[in-house]
Amino acid sequence: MTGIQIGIVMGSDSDVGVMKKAADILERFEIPYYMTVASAHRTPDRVAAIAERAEREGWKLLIAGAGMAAHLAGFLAAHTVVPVVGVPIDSSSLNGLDALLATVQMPGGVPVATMGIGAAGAKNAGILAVEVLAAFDPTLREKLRRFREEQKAEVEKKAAQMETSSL
Ligand code: RP5
Repeated sequence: MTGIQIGIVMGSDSDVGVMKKAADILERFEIPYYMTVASAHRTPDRVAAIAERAEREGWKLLIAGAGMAAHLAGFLAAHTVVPVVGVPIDSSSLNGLDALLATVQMPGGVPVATMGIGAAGAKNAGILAVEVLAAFDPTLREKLRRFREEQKAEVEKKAAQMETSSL
């Protein structure tokens, strides 16, 4: 796969610990991606420019993570028809509930596919991005099936360990 396929944008560098989970998945599946910081409130022009670049370069999907009054995903979506996946970050005193509601409650006409709050949401955003690409790539689909099998084997292993130690 050549050229950037996925863009990961976060509202602040303080979000990187969470958003790295999405990047980790893309690296695991060898998907070329671009990751940066841009804020809907502090640098709106920069966010619009990223959306325009995504259109111009044919990126397949954008992942946007932001906390607090999280307008990043919706603001990106307003500037492009590239699909946007939103990750609400648990960076506030409301533990991300504010970001969840701000990200998920888009008015009809401009969708944001919103994940769960925090690290699991970021990981799932990465997996969802791979699933979207895999719809057009049988080799990637096969890799995703193996990923599921590995997860299953991990749980079986942990279950066996737990059962042995509780005997
Ligand atoms: C949001 O505000 C960011 O996405 C971050 O989650 C939160 C706090 O940002 P910083 O003040 O740490 O830069 O816009």
